[in-house]
Amino acid sequence: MSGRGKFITFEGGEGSGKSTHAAALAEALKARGLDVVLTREPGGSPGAEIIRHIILSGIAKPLGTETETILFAAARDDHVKATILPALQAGRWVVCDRFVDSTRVYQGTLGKVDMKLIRALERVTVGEAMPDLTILLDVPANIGLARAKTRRGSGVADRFEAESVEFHEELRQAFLNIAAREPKRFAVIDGRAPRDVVSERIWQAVQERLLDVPQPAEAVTP
Ligand code: Z5A
Repeated sequence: MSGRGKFITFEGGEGSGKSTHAAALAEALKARGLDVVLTREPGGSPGAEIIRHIILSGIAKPLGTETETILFAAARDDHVKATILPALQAGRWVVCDRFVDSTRVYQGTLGKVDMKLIRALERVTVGEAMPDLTILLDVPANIGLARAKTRRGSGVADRFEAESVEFHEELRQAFLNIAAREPKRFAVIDGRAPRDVVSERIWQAVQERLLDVPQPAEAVTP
């Protein structure tokens, strides 16, 4: 029995490099011989991917931020039950692009949804599946939005990318505030640096927090 795997999430604003670095970290962990599941939110399981499409298309926006919050929670519930917990329980490592902090920031701080509702949904959907480490990629909003726009090309901006620079700067600050309150779970990394430098800093954080940590001694039977 290999014991429970580790759960690492990536958070940050639009274009901060989460998808790029979540994929790079998953590869680096695999190269070290670990069994890794790379996933994302909203989505990450067949049911949650359907809900992702509904939310990001913007068709649920007229229903209000509370309904959107409940949709994110429904997607998370399926994702945790169908993908994350089974993997962790099988000893696999899970690397997830966005998770619970995105709800706290987008729906809570910016959407002004009551934090009591957000916490209650968190308890029901996340339960024991809180991340062991959350990497916050911090970039100024104008840089992140410019990157996202370049990547999108002539495609249409999604529901959140279409919001103002001020919205995205407020969002950045909200992530930093959560990270300051939970320093044991978070590693904040400057996402403006070149890709290989960011990757190296992420790897250092994973090593220090999860890989080099001495494991509890085996119980000795007399
Ligand atoms: N959302 C929510 O409201 N509530 C929730 O609970 C959850 C999510 C879970 C998901 O959108 C949306 O859902 C999200 C929040 C909301 N909306 N917003 N904003 P998504 O999954 O479609 O997109 P995203 O999560 O915002 O990520 P993104 O825009 O795809 O960006 P990213 O993953 O952080 O960045 P990237 O794709 O890795 O990189 C962007 C570009 O920059 C790309 O061309 C890279 O090659 C480039 N890049 C990456 N790193 C660097 C460096 N270091 N230097 C230069 N260029 C770089």
